[in-house]
Parts: sequence; structure tokens; C-alpha cells
Amino acid sequence: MRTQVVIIGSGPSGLLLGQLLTNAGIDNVVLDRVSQDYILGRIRAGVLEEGMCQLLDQSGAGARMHREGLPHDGFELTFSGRRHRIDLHGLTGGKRVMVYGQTEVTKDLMDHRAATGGVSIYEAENVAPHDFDGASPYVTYEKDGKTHRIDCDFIAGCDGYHGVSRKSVADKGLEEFERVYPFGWLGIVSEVPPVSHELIYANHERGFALCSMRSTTRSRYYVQCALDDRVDNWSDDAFWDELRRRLPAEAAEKVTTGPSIEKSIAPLRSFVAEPMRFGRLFLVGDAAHIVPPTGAKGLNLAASDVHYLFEGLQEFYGEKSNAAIDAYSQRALARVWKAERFSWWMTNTMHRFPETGRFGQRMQEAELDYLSQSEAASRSLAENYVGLPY
Ligand code: FAS
Ligand code: PHB
Repeated sequence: MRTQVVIIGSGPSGLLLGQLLTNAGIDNVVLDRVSQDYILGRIRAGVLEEGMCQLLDQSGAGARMHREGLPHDGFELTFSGRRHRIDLHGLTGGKRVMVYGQTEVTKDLMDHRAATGGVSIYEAENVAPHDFDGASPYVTYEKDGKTHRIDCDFIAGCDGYHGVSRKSVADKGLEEFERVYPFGWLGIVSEVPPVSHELIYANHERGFALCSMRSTTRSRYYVQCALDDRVDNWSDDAFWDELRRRLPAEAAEKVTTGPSIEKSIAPLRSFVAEPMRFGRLFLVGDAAHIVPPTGAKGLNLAASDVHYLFEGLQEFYGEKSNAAIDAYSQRALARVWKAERFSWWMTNTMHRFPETGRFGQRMQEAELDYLSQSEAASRSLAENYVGLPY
């Protein structure tokens, strides 16, 4: 088989890139090692920046997001028993975020790809990129007991943190930067109405908590937990009790509890791999960087990577110029590092670390108190949360 771009990974970055390329008449094939159902069974991000929403519209798969997504103009911070609303809309000259689950984004992109004739190969084993140092790269994979080869012009490594793409360049000058946090997030999904119409990020001496949602009838909650904690240590009742302990009383009283339909623990890390381009192979999304989900940036950084890479490939095939693909890594990393900083700052401000102690708790509360009273500080938080410009 031959195509112009092979995309390794059928998560949001692979599917979004694939659809933009298809719409531009650039031939591409998406490969994934698991099934579509497996991908759609993963519960992940919930907050989309306007840039992500615009790319979803540009791809042609944005209709259901506008029908079912929840536009949010602000969110609340709780600390020292207080609630403070960050007015995203007012502080950023009218910007907002969209609450719409990554699972739905992925489903919309999968459905649109199928409807527009995109070629996707699932349960492809041992996918491997080859000869991307030259002008004739190719990808091999195994399926139905046979080894297959796809010759191409470019390979987009959209295969996430555990994928093969970054591993394939480990000895080609890759530089990694990482911080692993000494705690995780225990998250649940429950078919109960959310405690508030907006998200609540809670700083508490017992640990961080987050009240989010997937719709007006389906809630997504998280509590910070120990790194070695286990899901089966937490009954639903134990989760609800701990969540309520970490919220101000008036919010805690309004929490509607119910059975969990999903319960999992996610580790938290900050991670960046540089550069994001190796000849004809590009690293995109989680394949190149990870952020702690505190700032809701992971999925949204994948979107800006896709935007930069799509611009580069469109220019290469349209104007026969390499300029934009040559600039991909530097442009993407400039935005990645600013989102890494914001996510690191928000994680340090909202979570209980082993070394936080009583003084550290007071420092966090003082920072949040300053934020609540300073328009300048709130505006800085707001412009990072809605997403810095591409
Ligand atoms: P993905 O990891 O989504 O997709 C990669 C795809 O590549 C997968 O389908 C995988 O099967 C495939 N793949 C991997 N190796 C392969 C190989 N060798 N061959 C072929 N295919 C291969 N972000 C937020 O903003 N908010 C959150 O709350 C949040 N929660 C998260 C919870 C968890 C547990 C995780 C892991 C991530 C979370 N994220 C969150 C971040 C997440 O949303 C990512 O940013 C987003 O999935 C990035 O999308 P992709 O880059 O497409 O990578
Ligand atoms: C979610 O709804 O899963 C979510 C929302 C905001 C975050 C992290 C996760 O910062």
C-alpha cells in the first residue's frame, strides 16, 4: 500500500489530523493497535479550548459538540472554606471553554472519518516506523497473521505516551524533561446531576478535589489520592464522603451521590520530549508531552500540535515548501512549554504534597486569596485556562 501520510494512533490527535488531511485532499491512513471500542471505552479529558472546538468544526465533526456540549464562562476555586469564581468570559474579553468529553470527540471524529471514506486499520500489531531519516519512509504492521507495509511521504506519531513513535527516536538526539507527582487522581463517573453548573477546583488540607461533568445528568469527580492507592480501596460511599470533606459546607451539602459507572486512578506527570520532529517523522500530542490534568491542557495541546503539523503538510503539498514543517517542532514546543508551566503551577497550588505542611498550606491559601482579590492575577489564570493563542 502507498499513501502520503501514515498516522500512528487513532486517539483525538490522530483522528483530528487525519480528517483535516482528508478534507485537504491529502491521502492518509490511520493505524491503531487496539479496537475502536477499546479506544471509546477510555474516560479522559472533559474541557475543550476554543482552538480545539474550531479545529473540530474545521474537520467537519463539530455538530454534536455544539448540540450537546456545555459552554462554560467560568469556574470556581474553593479554599479556606471559601468559594471564588473565576470569570473566564469577563477576564478574557469573551472567551469560554466547552465541556464535552474526549470520548465524544473521538466518537465524532471516528464517525466522520468513516463517513468521508478515511482508511483506518485497528488491531494493527507491532506497528513500526522505518527510514524516516530519508525521503521514503514506510510503516510496517502485523494483522491477520501477515506483515503489511505502507510506503509514505510522512509519518505522524500520534500514538500517545506509551506509543512506539517516541521510542523509535530515543537514540536520535531525543531529550526528555519530566516531573512525576507524588500522588494520583481517583476519578469516578456517575449518572447524577453535577453539584454546580460550573467546575469546582478545591484546595483542601486533605488534598485536591475537582467537580466536573459530562452533561447536566452525568458527573465526573476526582479526589487526589496516594500514588500507591488502589481503586478497590475505595467504595462509592468512601469516595463521596472524601469528596464532600474537601468542599466548602454549602457545596458539600448539594452533592448528589449515586453509583459509580467508572472508577479509576490516573498518575500525574509533567513530561516533554524535544524535538518533536525527526526527518519525516513527527511526534504529536501525548507522544511528545504530558501534563497533569489540573489545567485541562492535555487534549488541547494535542489540538495545537495538529494545527501546526497540518499547516506544514498543507504547505508542503500545496506550495512545495518545507518552511512550515521545518518550523513545526519549535512552534509546537513554544506553546507546549507555556501549558506545561501553567499545569505545573496549578497542580502545585491546588494539591497537598508530602512537604506542603502547615506553612505550605498557608502559602497556597494566601496565593488563592491574592488571586481572588487581584484582577491581574485572575486574568493571568483565566487566559491560560481558556488557552493561549496558537
Ligand atoms: P492518546 O493516548 O489519546 O491516543 C494514542 C492512540 O495511539 C491510542 O488509541 C493507542 O491505542 C494508540 N497507540 C499507542 N501505541 C501504539 C502503537 N505502538 N501502535 C499503534 N497504535 C498505538 N487530558 C485532559 O485535558 N483532561 C483530563 O482529565 C485528562 N485525563 C486523562 C486521564 C488518563 C488516564 C490519561 C492517560 C490521559 C488523560 N488526559 C487528560 C490526557 C488525554 O486526554 C490526552 O491528552 C489525549 O488523549 C491525547 O490524545 P492523543 O495524543 O491522541 O493520545
Ligand atoms: C474532566 O472533566 O475530566 C476534567 C475537567 C477539568 C480538568 C481535568 C479533568 O482540569
